[in-house]
Amino acid sequence: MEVRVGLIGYKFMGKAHSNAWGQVNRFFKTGARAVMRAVCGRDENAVRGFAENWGWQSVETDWRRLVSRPDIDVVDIATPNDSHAMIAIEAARQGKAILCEKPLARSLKEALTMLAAVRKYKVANMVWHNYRRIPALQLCRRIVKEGRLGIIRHIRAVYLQDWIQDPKFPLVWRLKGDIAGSGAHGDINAHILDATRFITGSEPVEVCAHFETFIKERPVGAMTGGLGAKAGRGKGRVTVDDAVIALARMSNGAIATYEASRFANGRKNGWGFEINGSKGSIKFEFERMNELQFYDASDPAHLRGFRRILVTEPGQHEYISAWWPPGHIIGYEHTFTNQVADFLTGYLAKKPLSPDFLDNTRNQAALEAMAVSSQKRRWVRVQRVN
Ligand code: SOE
Repeated sequence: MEVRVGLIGYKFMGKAHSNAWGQVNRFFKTGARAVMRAVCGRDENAVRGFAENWGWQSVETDWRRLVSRPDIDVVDIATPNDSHAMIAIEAARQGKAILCEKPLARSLKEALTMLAAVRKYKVANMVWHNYRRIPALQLCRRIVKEGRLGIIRHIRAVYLQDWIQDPKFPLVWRLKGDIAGSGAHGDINAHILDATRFITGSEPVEVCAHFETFIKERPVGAMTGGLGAKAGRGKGRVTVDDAVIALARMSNGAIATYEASRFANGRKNGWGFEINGSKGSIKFEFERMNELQFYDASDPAHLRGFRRILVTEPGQHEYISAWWPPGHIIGYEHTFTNQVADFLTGYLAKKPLSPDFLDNTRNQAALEAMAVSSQKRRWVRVQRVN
């Protein structure tokens, strides 16, 4: 069965998604054949070149045309955050399945409108939290589900980058609150929040957070991305966080710490977590994404210690049969193809997708509570989302 895809957005995530849509038929037998029908971008020359390079069959320069095309079944949203809601709501109204980049929205309110739309029009929906498709994270979820960690006491997660360390780095869309919604918080704290919720099956109940903006003004320069983006001169105010530190009390009784920064000098995309339970612990680092450190407190005393599991074996690596033999590792780009394979399988079977807009609106609720906590300088309860 053909599943015809329309992609909106052709920068970093457009590239990652295009690679995934192009690879999935070659590596996975899902029963579907993804067809790269159209890609949309405002700059016709640029998006034509992109389409040519990645094998998109046609080009649009108006997203509204793309989402209304009868020859498109799935709308893949890879645009800056300020257009996620309007595109998703219109795509749902047009009866299209939707895959939306994270963060789902700029606010909980916006996420709730998107959730209402996919419910009203009963369309398949999924959020691009590609890191859930790292085999080691799937193994972590299994280890927790099997009770091998016992009662979860601690969740400790960081996401560290340094790409805006230089004060001369321009005021791009990710640094403007009206376009991005938030900075490191919605961009990368969203990832570690989603990953640890996925692994432990628990939700933040109450949070306390601090947001920091280290550099408050930046050169405007060539403003790219976002609906209202325009070039300019001089300096503009940074209206998002550069870094966030948060505490959370979790629904499973654990306590959690989340730290996300774009000023962790020397760290490029360094994220990971450690989860401690009454029976053992797990430790993961994205820079060693094919490995998991596992500690089993029931090991005999002389053999007790963190052991390194290379997650490339059948039975522990959900996607191994599509890729390479044991011992052959996979990378960042494979996680997107894994997610597309899961999307196609679920879409064909009309089964709920993970994470869907409901799951990710819960992520958005926790993000929102952290933002409110930082503004109000106090603990804030997370709004329940059903
Ligand atoms: C920038 O922080 C970014 O591209 C994120 O937006 C992605 O989600 C992450 O996977 C890599 O870094």
